[in-house]
Amino acid sequence: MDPSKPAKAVKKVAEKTVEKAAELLEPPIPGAPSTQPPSLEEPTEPREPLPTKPEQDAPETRTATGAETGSDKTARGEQGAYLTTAQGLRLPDTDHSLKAGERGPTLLQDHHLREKITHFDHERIPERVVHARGTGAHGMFTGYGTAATVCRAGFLAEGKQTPVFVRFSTVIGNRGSADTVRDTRGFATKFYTDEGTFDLVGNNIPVFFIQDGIKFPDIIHAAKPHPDREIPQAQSAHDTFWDFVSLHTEAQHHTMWNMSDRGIPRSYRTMEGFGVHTFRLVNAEGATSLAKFHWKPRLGVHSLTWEEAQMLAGIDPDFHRRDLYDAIESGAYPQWELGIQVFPDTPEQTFEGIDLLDPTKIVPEELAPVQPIGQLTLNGTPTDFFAETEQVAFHLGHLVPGIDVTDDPLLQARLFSYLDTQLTRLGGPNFSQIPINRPHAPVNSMHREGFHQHAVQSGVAPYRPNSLDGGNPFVAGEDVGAYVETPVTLTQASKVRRAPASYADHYSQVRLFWQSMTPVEQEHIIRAYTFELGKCYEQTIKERQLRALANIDPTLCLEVATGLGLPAPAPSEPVAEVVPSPALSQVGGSWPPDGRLIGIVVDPMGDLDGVRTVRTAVLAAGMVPLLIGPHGGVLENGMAVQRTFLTARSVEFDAVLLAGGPPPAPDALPSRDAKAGQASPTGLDPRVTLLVDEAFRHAKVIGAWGAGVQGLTHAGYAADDVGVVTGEDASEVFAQVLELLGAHRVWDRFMVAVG
Ligand code: HDE
Repeated sequence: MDPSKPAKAVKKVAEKTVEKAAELLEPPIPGAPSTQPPSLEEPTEPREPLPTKPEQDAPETRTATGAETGSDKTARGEQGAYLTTAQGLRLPDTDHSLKAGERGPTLLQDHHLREKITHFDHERIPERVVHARGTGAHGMFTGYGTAATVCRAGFLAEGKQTPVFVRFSTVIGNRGSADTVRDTRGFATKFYTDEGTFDLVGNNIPVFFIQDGIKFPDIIHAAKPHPDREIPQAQSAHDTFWDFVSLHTEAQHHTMWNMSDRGIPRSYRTMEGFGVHTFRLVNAEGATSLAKFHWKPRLGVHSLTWEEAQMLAGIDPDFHRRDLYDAIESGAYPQWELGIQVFPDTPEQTFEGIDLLDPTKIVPEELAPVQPIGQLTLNGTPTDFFAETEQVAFHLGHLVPGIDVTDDPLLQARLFSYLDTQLTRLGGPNFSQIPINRPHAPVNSMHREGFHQHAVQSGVAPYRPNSLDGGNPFVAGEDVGAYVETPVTLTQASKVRRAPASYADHYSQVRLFWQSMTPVEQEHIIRAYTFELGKCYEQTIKERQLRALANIDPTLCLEVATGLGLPAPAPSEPVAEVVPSPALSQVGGSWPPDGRLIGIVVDPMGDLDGVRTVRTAVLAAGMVPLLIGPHGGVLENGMAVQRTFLTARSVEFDAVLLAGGPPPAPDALPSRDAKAGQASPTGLDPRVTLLVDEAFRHAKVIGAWGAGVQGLTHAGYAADDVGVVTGEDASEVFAQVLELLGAHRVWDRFMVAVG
């Protein structure tokens, strides 16, 4: 509170309390573009910039060298009531350039014109070569203290809170590609710890395509669009991808994960994350262990169906980004537990026969349980997407005492790449001074000058040893937080370009994954391979990939071969005996429904009391109700309609409720809305029939009460259909819907042909 203006401050607090109380009664539907509803006419009265939205966060206002400034986070954004040049000079006009007469040529002296156009011309920076399409959020990490026996990192101490910035991404597509494509997802976390910044740069899949970083350009060139026509964008369903993975068979494990439902997550909030490589942890006594990092989502692992993913790529290409930001805005803060699998640090660096340095292998959780060591909560959206999400720069080499790297050759190449790539992407060596990258620990690096130097460095002796700056900076001992690499003993070796023999097993763990899936998940995998290979032009490439599938599982191979119209080859090596890992399946549990979207079909002439009851119950359960009506506007009881039959599509919703059976609206004509299809003979608006059909096909829960039950019958569904809940009482129906939602989908509704 500003003591110089007590009355104003008290008024502000009072206003905030009233706003909060109103929100509790009627929380807003997320997605409002601004903090203030716009006026119809253009505002002309000068005023200070509007405040940011409550959930919008920003990097801390640290100096370029990590010191706290104490200034407000918003203080670095737009300032003052008036339009200015970049030098702060107020401007009278930004609509007309300076010309020699009204109809004359433009004058070179127009600084405002030149400055505005020049800046615009340079707005773009190179997008990331991989993981270009990303979405970032701010949050907080809280340590449990349970890692202390194996890791001395301060941010893991019990109750210790560390600010974080997380960026989720797809790998292949460009910055403007769709969110829901079949691909691996990046899950990169920047922990701004007191001991220096720690980056955990992982994926949502625990294995990688390649065992050695030198193959990275190969797999990425193969997965990217064909270089001649630059198609297809953001997908692996094309010849070059399958050409590479069928020849370079160590890619088969990662490929199987991509073909499984893990390749099409429902939401970033429902993805697991993995550090992939094995790291070396060091405790306070200096004892070391090997470990793998895991992020476990509180909402469980949940994926889209392939049809949903494809539809969403057209209907809402920003589906995952919107989902993340809407969830944070509506208070359904996404959460994950950070966990570790710990293994003894033996000279062989293997566990139960699994090579821990091979990033194409997992260690099943049944063999080494994931032990929780802290919790991540995402509670802030960016204020300026570019400044935060685009400019954030992660690096595997950003480590803190207690966490060290291993000799995994994939990891080792990454240690080079991330620093190198930022030089071109962020325009020079000073990217760690960009606000989102500034450490929260004091920086005294002796780095000087370079493009975009933000720090005003003092001292005359940026070298060591020196006496002119009093010897500063000094090297630290481990007792005062220095990072000392673990003195790992290297066995005597010759320089070779070769992999160890254990890396030659390319199939046994792919089979382990396949065998760990439930029949419905296996069905999805078969369909994914058949679709992707079916999109390849070259028969030879399909045949070659079938040979790889034959070494994984004969049924899988036969099913895919049948779909492709090709003979199933025999395995070229014995199919491995494996013990399945049930932890790999996403079917069978029950999870909280936070932030899920519930579509409620309303008939403006029908039971609006029931709609209000359910709407309130949906909100109370931490979910978002979206009313779907024949037209927009406000219903008679004051409730706003969020979607119309024209704008709604089933893929947006996690469950659909029918509060009525609205008859065809005037625009239910194919010429006005193609979704209307043929005129409905049933008396139900055909768009509602389509909505229910699709929701049913995608195994979503459907509920109906009162006139909605009749609507459901008109749509062709009955009360005893699996995952369909009907009744007279809106609350009772909703209670059952809520329970079914815990399982994510009505799994029994999927047809399984294999088994
Ligand atoms: Fe990356 N990777 N990567 N990667 N990676 C990049 O760094 C690279 C790998 C991952 O949201 C780039 O700043 C090489 C594995 C994520 O900003 C680049 C190799 C895993 C992100 C790069 C790998 C990842 C990246 C592009 C093989 C999972 C997005 C822009 C040795 C454990 C980070 C950038 C963000 C980004 C190189 C393999 C995850 C080019 C050479 C394995 C999540 O430096």
